[in-house]
Amino acid sequence: MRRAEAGVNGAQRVQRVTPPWQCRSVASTPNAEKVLFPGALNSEFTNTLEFLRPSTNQAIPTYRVLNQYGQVINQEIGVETGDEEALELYKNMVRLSIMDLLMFEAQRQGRLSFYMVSAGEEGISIGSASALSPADVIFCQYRESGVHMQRGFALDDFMNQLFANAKDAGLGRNMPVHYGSKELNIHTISSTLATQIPHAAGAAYALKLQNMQQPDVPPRIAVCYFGEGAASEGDFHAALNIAATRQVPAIFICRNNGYAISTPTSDQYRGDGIASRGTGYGIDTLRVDGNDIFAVRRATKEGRRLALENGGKPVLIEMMAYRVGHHSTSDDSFAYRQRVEVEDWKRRDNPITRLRKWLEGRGLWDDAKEKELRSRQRKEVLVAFEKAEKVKKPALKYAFEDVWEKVTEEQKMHVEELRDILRRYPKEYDVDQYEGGAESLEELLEKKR
Ligand SMILES: Cc1ncc(C[n+]2csc(CCOP(=O)(O)OP(=O)(O)O)c2C)c(N)n1
Ligand SMILES: [Mg+2]
Repeated sequence: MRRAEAGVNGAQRVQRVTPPWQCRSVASTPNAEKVLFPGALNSEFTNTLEFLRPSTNQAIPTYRVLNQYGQVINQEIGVETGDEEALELYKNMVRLSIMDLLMFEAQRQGRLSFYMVSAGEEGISIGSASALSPADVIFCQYRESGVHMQRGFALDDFMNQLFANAKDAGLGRNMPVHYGSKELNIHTISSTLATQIPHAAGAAYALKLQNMQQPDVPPRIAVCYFGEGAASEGDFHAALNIAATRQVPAIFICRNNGYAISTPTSDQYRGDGIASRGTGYGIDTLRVDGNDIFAVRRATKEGRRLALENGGKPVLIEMMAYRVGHHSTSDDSFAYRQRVEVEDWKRRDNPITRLRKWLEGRGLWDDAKEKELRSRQRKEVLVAFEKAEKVKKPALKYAFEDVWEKVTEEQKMHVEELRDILRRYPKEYDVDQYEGGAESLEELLEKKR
């Protein structure tokens, strides 16, 4: 938009009128109620000296569709999810919880090096993933295995990654639980907390440009999951700020489960959760009851619609939960929290039992169906487990490949050193468990000659 104005020397000059958030410097007009400082637009003057005191504000409300007894709160709005789909979501949540239980135990038996469960947060990952487009690009932390499951990551895929066998897409080069899938548009998980948040902001910016360049292709967004502990990292703040200033189509989903390993939220922040930070960055924000899968789905759907409005904008959703399990298999949470606190939460509220109550209320579920489902899922997980455990480990050469385009001279020295150690101490290293034994290292050395 352009507007004609008289210049200093009386000549007409054309001034471009920019939207307020793009203003670089704005002058005040005489008798204005507000001075348009470039750093705080639309701020009115006041002669009352009053600090903003967050402690006096009401906490941000938590959106729900179902109450904790699985009853619909607003009958007029009701539930949008069809019966068939609700049953599917329920089965997936149960499947995830059974896989978690079995794999946690497998780690305890020493058959797996590490594991992390999602107990209490199944509704967040499965519910939100079910409301997205398969083309949306996803960045996870590590407690969102339900996102993978809902998108089609098969039990075999989980098990191959967990056992770091030759069928693992990452060729055994990552810790267990750090899944990724190119086909499912899910970036590989990184252990380094919060790094996925700026990556997601950047990907969303790329998607914004792509959406503009390809108007005939349905637009896509980036979706980023992280814990409230990760939100204490600088990366969180940088990512949300750049997402807001660039107006990128992204949903940032914070799972606020009350703990970052042993650090409770009371030691993590003083503000009103993570949601209060969203509005600080000028981002549309909602807090949701993560134990209510219908609320999670509706919030994610609406968040996606908003994220694509006017070419794109970021959205923050804080999903409230309680971390029922230990942080990981390396943690004993009873060293820093009371058993009774955990037992209370297990009894009081849970995404699985809440949906089960709703299904039972509609006559769609009963004890016999529950028993049959649990025993079937258990069998399926164990079949995949046993299959994956038998597959050989990836060839040793993959420890060196895919770092640089070609194996470097320096790497070649490392390969030779490894080969010599393996030869010198054959009793210490069982190379037969790796595909091709020590021979695959020779392949690498020959390739470079
Ligand atoms: C940069 C960095 N610092 C510390 C850690 C160690 N660490 C791993 S998980 C974790 C807690 C994260 O808590 P939160 O983001 O709330 O996720 P939750 O485990 O509760 O799902 C910490 C401190 C790490 N992996 N990376
Ligand atoms: Mg947490």
